[in-house]
Amino acid sequence: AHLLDISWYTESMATGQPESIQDRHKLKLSLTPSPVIPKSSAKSYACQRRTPLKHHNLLLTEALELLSENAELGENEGRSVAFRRAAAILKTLPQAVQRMEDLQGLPCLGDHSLRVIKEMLEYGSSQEVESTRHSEQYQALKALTGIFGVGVKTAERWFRGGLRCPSDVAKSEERLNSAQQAGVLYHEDLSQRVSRAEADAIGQIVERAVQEVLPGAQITLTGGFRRGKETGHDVDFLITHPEEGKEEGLMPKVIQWLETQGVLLYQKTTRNSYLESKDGPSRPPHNMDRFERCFSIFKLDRSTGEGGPLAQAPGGEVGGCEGRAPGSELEPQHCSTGWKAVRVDLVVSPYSQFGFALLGWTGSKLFERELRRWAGKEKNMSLSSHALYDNSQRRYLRASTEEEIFSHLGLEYIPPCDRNA
Ligand code: DCT
Ligand code: MG
Repeated sequence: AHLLDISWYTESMATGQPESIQDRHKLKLSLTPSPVIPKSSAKSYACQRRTPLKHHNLLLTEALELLSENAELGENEGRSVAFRRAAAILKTLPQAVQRMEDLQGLPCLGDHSLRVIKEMLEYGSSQEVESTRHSEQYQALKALTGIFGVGVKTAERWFRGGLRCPSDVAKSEERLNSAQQAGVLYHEDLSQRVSRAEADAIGQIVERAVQEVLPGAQITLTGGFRRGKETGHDVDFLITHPEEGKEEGLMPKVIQWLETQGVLLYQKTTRNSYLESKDGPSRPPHNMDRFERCFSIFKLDRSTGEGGPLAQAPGGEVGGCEGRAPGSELEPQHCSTGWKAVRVDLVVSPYSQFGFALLGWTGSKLFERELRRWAGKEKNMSLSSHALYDNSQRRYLRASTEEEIFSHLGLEYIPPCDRNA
């Protein structure tokens, strides 16, 4: 069995380089029996597996996800997804990977990912990962796409024009759209993680707004917080009403109410453009914007968001403003005013689509991607955040809960806390 192990190991490592004696020695050492990781749970689609938030391979997954992110910034989607799938499989393992043999039989691990893992197991770090992490291009594109409203294409163009970070953008002659202006203005706050307490405080504000304009409407916290994350880059809410049709026109009223309360620093609403009879479900799978959706920035009172009043620093300044570059053009005007800018996404869904919307907006992004891939490739179905269409039967499969959707897809139900692929 060990010989077989070695042939698998060396083949999949095929780097074109003959192994050194040292390598062989390490390999031999690594062949001492190790606790066997059960492989039965290692299904190849992330939506077939349970992926908890906390796992045992953080160093490896962080490295692979950095390479994934770098590929995404270079608009190499295939490569980006490959690294992300490799990271996701490691998150499902019941213990830390200690040697390459621990990985035998696992799906989703391509040559490149295996090479990175091997290097990290041997030397504690990977040269490719470290040089990427420190590269000017990676750092700049990450900083620039970290500005709300800035995508990869714009960041790339700015990078070629010599811009490297948000303060370069603020000082430049670049024409910014209104989202990017808000992104630059509130960048300091928006680059801070949002806590669960802050998410809950915003939830209460949204709840109040929704009840004011449409009693009986229901709001649900989705995104990473629904999966059990303790922090997020934004807060995502799904709004619906049990009487189909009542939700129409709800978003503008909610926004207006929030605006009169002085809660919104920025908002852009897109209208619901999904019509089942016209569109069908076979739209591009990433299209998330067909609901009535509002991208916004809330002005959150720090004393409500932190689960209690914030400790006042000497001189009356509210904590959390340290580290802001003095005199920088980006220095927010509100530094001592006690509020924090927070990204909030609001989505309104008709009740009949709620199960699909909830499943689609809970994430993770990879989990969603894998669900859609599973539906298409394994079931000849098209899944979106609006509907599930069976292409063989040529009909929509109705569902009002996530459980029913998993069941239509022939998948074991995975609760939100295990969708952290
Ligand atoms: N989503 C998706 N595909 C995308 C973008 C989003 O399937 N391209 C879904 C999955 C997650 C949900 O929308 C909310 O998106 P984010 O807020 O970007 O993700 P998150 O998991 O909530 O991450 P964070 O905790 O950082 O906000
Ligand atoms: Mg989110």
